[in-house]
Amino acid sequence: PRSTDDFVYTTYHNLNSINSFMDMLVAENSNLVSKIVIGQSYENRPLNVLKFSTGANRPGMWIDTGIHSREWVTQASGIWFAKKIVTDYGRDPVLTDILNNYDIFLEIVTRPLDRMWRKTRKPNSGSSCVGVDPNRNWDAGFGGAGSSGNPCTQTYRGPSAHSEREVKAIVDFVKSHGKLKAFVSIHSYSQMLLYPYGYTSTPAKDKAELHELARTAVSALQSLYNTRYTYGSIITTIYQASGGTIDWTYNQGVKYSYTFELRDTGRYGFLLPADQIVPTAEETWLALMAIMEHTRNN
Ligand code: ING
Ligand code: ZN
Repeated sequence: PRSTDDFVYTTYHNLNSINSFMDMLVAENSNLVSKIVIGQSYENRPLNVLKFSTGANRPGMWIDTGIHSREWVTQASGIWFAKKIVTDYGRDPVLTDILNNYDIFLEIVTRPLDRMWRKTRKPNSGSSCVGVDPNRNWDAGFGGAGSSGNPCTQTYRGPSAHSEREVKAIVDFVKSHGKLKAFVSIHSYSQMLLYPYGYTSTPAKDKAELHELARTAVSALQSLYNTRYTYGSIITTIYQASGGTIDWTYNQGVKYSYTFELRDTGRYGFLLPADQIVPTAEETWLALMAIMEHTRNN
């Protein structure tokens, strides 16, 4: 494709194709979008974040997709969200007002490897198994139940909190930004909208508000194609998980910290057919807008 209008949103793309999409989007909308590199992966690939901004010194909202690389519908949805933002800015009054007051940061993590890979690519000393689960590596209940000390498992937490460059890069970004008001980390699959905590059953201080906003977001999502989501805290809704991303961001003071588990509920799982990419992205966007609108109002 020579422009993001020609880009095929209905198929899964490889790393080079996703990178060229980001570069085209920036070139076409340089007044609105820039690409920032927040660090490098273990394999020395840039960790690219699209920054949508219409002014200086704004508070921010963060969205990431593809932290677990096998969750393909998430990166594909991230691409669609990026195009949606540039299309709707100046047309959709709510998004326009959000972008006139907040920056949106969108990280689309890409990794060129086998279809079912979940973890990072760093070798583990003393083991032939590779990689750390980037959603167990954060300094929030690190090392607790719902993570593993065995490098050969899918939920290996790593040798220490923030040991993974892919995690540390986001940690440094969140801390140095200092004004993130929302942080949404997008996974698949299970059709759930989750808020902290995963490492403890002690309710989050803002649980009532987070729960009510999740209800609103999930009902917006369902309004499009009747896709049903469950919602609640991580530990009560999916399972106990320690060292997770949004538990850390929430403890850093980012009140609107959420994780999505996109389609489906297990029929296809990670191998979601490509004809579901756009419907998944469209319905998820309605939930994201509900979260961003509430964040702007609070
Ligand atoms: N699920 C998440 C996982 O890492 C999760 C569930 C979400 C755990 C938020 C902790 C925090 O296990 C998938 N599919 O990765
Ligand atoms: Zn995941």
